[in-house]
Parts: sequence; C-alpha cells; structure tokens
Amino acid sequence: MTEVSGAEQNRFLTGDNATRTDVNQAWEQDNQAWWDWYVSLADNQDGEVTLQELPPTPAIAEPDDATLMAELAEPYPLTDDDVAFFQENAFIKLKNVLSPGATVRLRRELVRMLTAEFDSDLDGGISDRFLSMDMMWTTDPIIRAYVLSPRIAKICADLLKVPRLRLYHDNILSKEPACGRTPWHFDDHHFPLASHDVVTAWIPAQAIPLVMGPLAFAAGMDTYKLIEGVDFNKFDTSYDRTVADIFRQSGVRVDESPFEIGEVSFHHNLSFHTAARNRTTQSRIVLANTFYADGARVLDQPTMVSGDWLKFIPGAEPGGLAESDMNPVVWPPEAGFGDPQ
Ligand SMILES: O=C(O)CCC(=O)C(=O)O
Ligand SMILES: [Fe+2]
Repeated sequence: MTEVSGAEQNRFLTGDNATRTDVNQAWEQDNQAWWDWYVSLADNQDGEVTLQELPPTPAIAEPDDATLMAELAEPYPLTDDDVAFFQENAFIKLKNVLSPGATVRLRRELVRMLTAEFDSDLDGGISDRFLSMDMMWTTDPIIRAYVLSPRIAKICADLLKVPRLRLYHDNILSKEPACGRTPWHFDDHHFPLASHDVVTAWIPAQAIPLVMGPLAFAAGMDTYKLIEGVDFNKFDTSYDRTVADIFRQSGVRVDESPFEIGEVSFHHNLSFHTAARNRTTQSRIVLANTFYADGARVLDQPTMVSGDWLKFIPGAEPGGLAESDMNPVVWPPEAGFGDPQ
C-alpha cells in the first residue's frame, strides 16, 4: 500500500479512500459524499463566476396522473438512423421524448424531494454543490413512473439492440447555481457491471441553455481508447485536464449543445462526457436513469469509483449476476404499467 503525501490529499475523501492512492477498495461514505468528491476532480479555471438570471419558464399546464402514465407508455418514433447514430457515436440526443407538461411536472416533483432532503430552497438556496438522490423510484409513485417508463425503456433497449433491460438505478442530479464542471469520464469506470450493454437516459427537468451546462459528449464508440493509457488520479484535477487535452489534440468532436424542453440524451457506458459550470441562478435538475442488459454480471473487483453500488444491487456478489429486487426488468414492460400503486 502506498501512503499519500499531504499535497495529494482530497478533502472529500476519508479513511482508506484518503490514504491509499489506488481505487481498488470499497467507497466508504454515502452517494452524496461521492458526488461532492467527484466534482472536486474537475478542472475549473474560469475566473470569477457571474450568474445569469434566465427568463421565467412560460406557464405550461401539467398532465394529471393518468395522462402522464399514458404519455410515459406511448412508443417513441425512434428511427434506424437514430440507432445507427447511437451505435457509431455512443450517445444521442432526442427531442420530444417528454412533453413540455411532463417536463414541468418532473421538475416540480424533483424540487419537492430535493427541498425536503436538503432542507433548503433550490434555485440559489444552496450554492456551488452537486446534489444527488437515488432509489426514489422505490418510494415515490410519480418518480417510479418516469423511471420505469416503457417509452424510455424501449428507446434504451432499441439503442443497445438488446431484448431485455434491467434498471441499475435512478439518480436525481441537481447542479446548483455556480457549481463547477462535471469532470470528463465514461460511466464504464463508474458502474460495477461486466457489460458494455449499459445506457443512461439523462432526462432534464427543464430546458438547458449553454450557460446552464448541458451534458456534452465526445463523439465515437471507440473514443475511450484514446484515454486507455491515462492514469485516473482520485485526488486532483489531472485526469480531467489530461482527457480534455487529448481530445483537443486528437480533434475529437464534442457535442455541447442546449437541450430543448422535453429533449433527452442517451449515453452508452463507453461514451466520454462532461458538463460545464452552471452559470445561472437556477438549479440544473435532471433525472438520470441507468439500464443494463439482463444477464449482466458484477465485476470481479468493483472499485471506490462505483460509490455505494450495493445500494443499487443489494445482496450481489462480485462476479455474480446483477439481479435483485431493486433491478426490475423495464423492457419488455411489466403488464399494468400505470396501474395505481
Ligand atoms: O449531470 C452531470 O453533470 C453528470 C451526469 C453523468 O455523468 C451521468 O449521468 O452519467
Ligand atoms: Fe456519467
């Protein structure tokens, strides 16, 4: 075991995670502490931060429960070109996955949960942090509808070209005003799954203009290979900086574009992605749901970069099947989606 010098320490790490330089150990804190640590690995050399006030969202009527359920079950008109784009680029952004009303309702529901959890108003009540909540589908019927949505699950299954998909986890993510960049990474590094049939539906709960820091993707299913020789440093911003330099030098195309209301992105676990600072006075709220092909196994040696993954696959063993009551099959959908709980 290598001891770390004072200069290498990261104030968000504790215990073994702080004193060892490698990552081959369990994460020792909760998943909120994981995010606090993780965003501290982003290179933020952008000087003084001034926050922009966005125009108010136009009044949009919200769907009632039955209308919402019907919308979340309705198939999306995904084309063969969409599937080919995803298979080539490792991500795709699709418009009108949610209606404006379903997006506004999602934001209201997520704000309700975040406000209760963090005991503070959003949109400026908390500054500079990346807030996270997960497993809310198990207790909240409305979030459950968005997480288990057959509309979204079918898009994911078709993009991966797999017949059966399970839920890994839901993740409510709120990048608060002034919170800095999300470091460059690919989720293969995060999920303890021995599979490349893994996709995340990143569902914004409002439009995301550039100034709010939309998720941005390096194009290419093989682009991650450019990074294979780069050591991950768990203490500082060097990994993020090195990845950005390599992509710049290699001329990798990065899609950093705004999200319209209702637009959703889907990224493969081999997709490298990042997001800029939130330079607005509004929280950038997203529901990010991750799915994997039924039959996937857990890695032989999950690392601390997977956070508290046993919360998402309780009872799973390293090397064993990734399958628990917390990983329902979302595609094909269970009969009765939308029935009252
Ligand atoms: O929301 C972000 O900035 C990062 C999210 C992310 O990396 C993911 O959902 O895989
Ligand atoms: Fe990610």
